[in-house]
Amino acid sequence: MTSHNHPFVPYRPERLPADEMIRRGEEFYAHVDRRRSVRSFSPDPVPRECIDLAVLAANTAPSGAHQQPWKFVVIGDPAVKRRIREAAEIEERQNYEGGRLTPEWRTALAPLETTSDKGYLEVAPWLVVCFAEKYGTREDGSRVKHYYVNESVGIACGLFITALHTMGLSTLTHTPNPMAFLGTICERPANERAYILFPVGYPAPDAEVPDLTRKPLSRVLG
Ligand code: IYR
Repeated sequence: MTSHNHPFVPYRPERLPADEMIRRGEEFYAHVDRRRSVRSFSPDPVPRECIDLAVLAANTAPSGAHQQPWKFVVIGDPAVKRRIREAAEIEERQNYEGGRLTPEWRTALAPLETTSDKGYLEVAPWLVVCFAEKYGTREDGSRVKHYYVNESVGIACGLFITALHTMGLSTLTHTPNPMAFLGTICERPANERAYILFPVGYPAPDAEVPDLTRKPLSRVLG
């Protein structure tokens, strides 16, 4: 037994036979391959507990020095959702109609047919804003350096998205640009930076998504 200066506990995850490993891998891949980002939501209510469970799943993500540098703000209040939609649309109108998107960016986005209309931010029953903690704060107000914040929060958001999908819910990794307004509306402290805004709900009954294909393994393996 190795000796430690800090508490350690045994970790003995179950070892599976190869065929079972592959079966589970195939099943999980088929499951996540059915996930699509959605921009057209049903207003049907979703239990708050589902959101909390997805946040708990996100909170299992590995993080730099186990600092868990994320905060998830959950919004169901229609008045706050409206403020967020309005603020997002002000920015996005500058992007789409005010010429702030470069021609190259427009070309890349064309197949998604996105516009400055962000009505889904009011329709989806929940908005969840993930904030990245650029640094931590001690009781006395001094700063704690955080490590690998982007990597950590990105992994947590991936788990959040996957947990929602597993519950039969849909979301969108929405990054209104710029999105500093989210910190203001959500009254977040100075150490937090808005990372992703997730509308969460069921897809609208008539929802459509772009007919995208994913890169084959041969083009993903380097
Ligand atoms: N933030 C804009 C534009 C946008 C950018 C990317 I990269 C996308 O994948 C999708 C949209 C918007 O939300 O419309």
